[in-house]
Amino acid sequence: MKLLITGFEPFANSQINPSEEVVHALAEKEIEGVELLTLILPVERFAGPDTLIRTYISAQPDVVLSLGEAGGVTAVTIERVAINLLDFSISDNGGHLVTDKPIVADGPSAYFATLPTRQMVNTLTEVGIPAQLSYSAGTFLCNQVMYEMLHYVHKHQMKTPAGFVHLPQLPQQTAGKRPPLPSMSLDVMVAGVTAVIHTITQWFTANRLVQS
Ligand code: PCA
Repeated sequence: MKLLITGFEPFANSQINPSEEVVHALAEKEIEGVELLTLILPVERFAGPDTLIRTYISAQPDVVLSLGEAGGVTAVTIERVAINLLDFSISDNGGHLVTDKPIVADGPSAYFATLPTRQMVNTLTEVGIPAQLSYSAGTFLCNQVMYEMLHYVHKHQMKTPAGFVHLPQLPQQTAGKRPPLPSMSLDVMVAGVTAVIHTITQWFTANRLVQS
């Protein structure tokens, strides 16, 4: 299974993004049954989704899994829904502050993730890593990238499963914050995303077997 996994560059006032760190760490690992393609996306309303879609077209992965940072979350957060809305509360790294606009003017209101989201949460729980399902990926770049990926696959009548996982901040990002903010260590996040990839691989293989 060829898996395209993406993270994001740092944004806002941060020097580091856990999703980028996790993707870099995974690039060094062997995961059985998986050919891993890694990509870091700019936090910019045009270049972010463009970079993902261009790489998707040229690399032709079987599955796309995108990761991003969500300050304040206490667990690995599996996103179920992407909505057709740009409503930034901060500027992206290109200085754009977009509010009240659709991502795709005539696009559907929302897309559901096409990955086994419930199984992903269950696996994380089994391996002892806090996890939750989420019904909003926000209205910034993470939601946009998830929406645009699912929209592209849908528009071109392709079958590539795709979805999004939000990660907590790293301890070094939250140290000294008052009131204290939740964080998770890089090792735990890497173990969590690895477990998620195993689950996706098993699910993907089982589905292909059923189809053939
Ligand atoms: N998190 C932001 C954008 C980039 C990232 O890592 C978000 O949740 O939209």
